[in-house]
Amino acid sequence: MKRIMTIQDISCIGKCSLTVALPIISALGIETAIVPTAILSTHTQFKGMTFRDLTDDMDPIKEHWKKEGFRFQAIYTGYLGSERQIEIVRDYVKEFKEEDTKVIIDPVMADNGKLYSGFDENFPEKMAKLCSLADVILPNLSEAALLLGAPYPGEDAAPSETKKLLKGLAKLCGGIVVITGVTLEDGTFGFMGLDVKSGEFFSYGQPQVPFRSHGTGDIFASTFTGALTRGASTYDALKLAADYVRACIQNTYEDPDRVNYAVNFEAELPWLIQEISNNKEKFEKK
Ligand code: PXL
Repeated sequence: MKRIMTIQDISCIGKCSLTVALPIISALGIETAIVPTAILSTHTQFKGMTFRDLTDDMDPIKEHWKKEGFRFQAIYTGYLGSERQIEIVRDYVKEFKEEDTKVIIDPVMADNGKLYSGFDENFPEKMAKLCSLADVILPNLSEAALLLGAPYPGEDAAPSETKKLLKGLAKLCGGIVVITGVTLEDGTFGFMGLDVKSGEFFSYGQPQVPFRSHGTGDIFASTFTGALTRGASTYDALKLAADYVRACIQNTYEDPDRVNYAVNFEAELPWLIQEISNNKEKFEKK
């Protein structure tokens, strides 16, 4: 069985980071090895959450895995709690990246133009350096602007602004750079990307559901990483992720009993599994 390593926090309540990466990647039929960076009582959109830093456990976990000889087809990082953790992620990549191992970095740190609480202003620069190790990076518009030290263009950034940001990101990562949660030329909502080697832009959008919540970036990145690791093309994996996130948001929007801190990703897991089994030619494990 293929194995993905994912390095991010456990928010005990919040349906984000590891509590979505584990079920989604598992549902896609891939073993999920986790490196928890911190344990929080909730994600940081709540006030008064607890935060236990697990930095001191990260090196010993790496050393033990190395000794056991574990191998990984992908290394996927999300929320990292400190600059020190970014350094340790570098060591993980150095140790475990093989020729066919894909490195996916979701530079989780901001939304609506604002850094999440707990990060200082030097954090984006450190995250920008980490992006040079990635095959794929998946920032939202806020994170893309912060990585580049550019002004935040607003959530309704014009497609020409998004393209400009992508060209900037190409200087940080020589693989595939993708900005999620953007408006496209035809008014639809989705992702826009640039294949840095070929210079080709690509995008995919759908009509926007008038509802926003937390954790959708993590759901997107987990689905993408799982599908890519199964053997899908980058574009098919991104499209699957966008369609699944939209289904989760639509389900939540229509649910009178929804929670206000996350989306109903669980309710759409059967759709996700059905989608990969109905489209074996795209998503069959290779
Ligand atoms: O969904 C991103 C995320 C991950 N981890 C923690 C967060 C957030 C967003 O707020 O607070 C701890």
